[in-house]
Amino acid sequence: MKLSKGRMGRWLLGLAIVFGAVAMSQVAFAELGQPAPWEYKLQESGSPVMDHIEWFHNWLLVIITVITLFVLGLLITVMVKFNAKANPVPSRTTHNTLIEVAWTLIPVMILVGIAIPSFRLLFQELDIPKADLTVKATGKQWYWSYAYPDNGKFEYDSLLACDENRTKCQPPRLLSVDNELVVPVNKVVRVETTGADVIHSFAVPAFGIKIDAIPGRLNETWFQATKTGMYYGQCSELCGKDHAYMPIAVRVVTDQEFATWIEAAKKKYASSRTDSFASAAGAAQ
Ligand SMILES: [Cu+2]
Repeated sequence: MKLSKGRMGRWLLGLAIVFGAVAMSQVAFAELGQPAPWEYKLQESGSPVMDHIEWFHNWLLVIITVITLFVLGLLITVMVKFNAKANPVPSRTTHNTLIEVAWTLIPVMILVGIAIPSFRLLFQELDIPKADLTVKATGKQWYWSYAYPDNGKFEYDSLLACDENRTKCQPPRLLSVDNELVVPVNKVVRVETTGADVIHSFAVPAFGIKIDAIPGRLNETWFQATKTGMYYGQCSELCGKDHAYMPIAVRVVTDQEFATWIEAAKKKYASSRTDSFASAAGAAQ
């Protein structure tokens, strides 16, 4: 079977149109900070770290695509040109210095081309810049508690916004909560996580963060939200029967709105400050 150049071109154009249409529909349906139906790619980025993750993901995609097509090409060449029928007398070549040097050096260069941006990304994720705000997220069975240690001693619980049977839920379903985590836009937010009972994991895809919340240990990560709005995530460590029902909702607001909110929150949650065990017991009732 041979494809003429014209047919091949038309075929590729058709493929490009289909992919383009699918990509466009993704843009049309996708809402910043939450998953979209039929989503096949990463959530739209809402932080510099996620921008970097997205870039790295695309860079790797290019590399693996080129390698896969190259290997496929080699395999097809071998099958077509060097099968027993087409090539009854095999060559006895055993050495080719140039090729041997090339197939050693090229993979090394590819790995270096992956390692450099990979380490740069790791440092960006782990080397926390000077924080403008610290929030503490405590994973509990099965909800999150948030505290703002820079802003007084209050802590509040953030529970799934559904009725008891989880049939009626506030949209987006299974992602909405009653009390959101509120942070200011364009500020470096340090997130400290810990677990009160078992290991949970604090993850918000649009910010490119995912960090375990482990009992008896304080982990930290950071994000800087670049746009105001709602950002959703979920507990990402299997933590028991209601693991699926302890979402994370982050409301990113302007500095002014944040200042107003934090004053109101201090009053609202002042009396509800409890230690982890007391609030866990309270939720169980
Ligand atoms: Cu959990």
